[in-house]
Amino acid sequence: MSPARSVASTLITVAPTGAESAKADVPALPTTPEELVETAVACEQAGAALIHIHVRDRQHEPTLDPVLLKEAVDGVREATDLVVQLSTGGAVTDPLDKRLTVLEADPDSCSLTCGTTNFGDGVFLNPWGFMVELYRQAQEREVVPEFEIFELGHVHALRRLLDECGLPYGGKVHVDFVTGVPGAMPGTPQALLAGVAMLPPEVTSWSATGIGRAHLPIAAAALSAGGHLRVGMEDNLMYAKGRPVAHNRELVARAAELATLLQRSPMTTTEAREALAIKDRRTR
Ligand code: KMH
Ligand code: ZN
Repeated sequence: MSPARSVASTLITVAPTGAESAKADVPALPTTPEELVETAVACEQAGAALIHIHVRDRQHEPTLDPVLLKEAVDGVREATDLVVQLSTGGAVTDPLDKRLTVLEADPDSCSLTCGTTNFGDGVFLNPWGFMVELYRQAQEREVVPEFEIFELGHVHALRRLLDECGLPYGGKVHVDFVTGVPGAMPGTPQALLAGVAMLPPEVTSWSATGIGRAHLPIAAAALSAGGHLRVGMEDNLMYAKGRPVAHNRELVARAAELATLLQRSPMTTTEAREALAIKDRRTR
């Protein structure tokens, strides 16, 4: 897929919570079911079409509890038209077998990280057998994976996955570059473009996010190169130097403004569902 390929609109993904920040340190982080749904509604209005969800328990800690996952999926699905994506990465401390149970909550989409990576002081484990098992589950359950790339080698692992397991449900291949994680691929346009240049031809769309300070430069680089955007407090807690993010909506609104300025206006949820070939599970 050529980086210069012309793309008319922009898929904006919001990743509002993540598993790394503590509610006590970041009170604006949406961690309760009510906060998650309120965030989803506000971000949809601001221009997001997809939400990448990490669930927290009643103590605001990351959890893969199947009841709470299902509650989150159902809550967002009832209140919005967003494509509902569940994280299968969880927290670095989550065991692989637990992460393989995430699809039981029946999301529209799931993250699928294409290999193990350094993750700050930890290691984010994604061995080959886990990737294959998760991918096969997604195919069987008709859930559309988003292939997460933290390292350039992950692009090559995606090639291997497509060769061994075929295309995802719906036939679209959507990739997300997560750049700037300490110890992994840097959040620079050069690294991003190196990854884009290596993408297999089966890839139909890609987005990118930069952690922390890389957030804006990577957004600008992605838009310029025909990519889509992921923003949100999972990746970035500062709106500007000295000014914390007050609500995820702000990051989505700024991404929508940037995309519109570059004549790549935000995709509607209907357009996003079509672009990603999402199975219709809507309840409203
Ligand atoms: N929280 C990270 C360890 C994903 O959502 O799939 C993994 C992560 C990736 O956020
Ligand atoms: Zn995540």
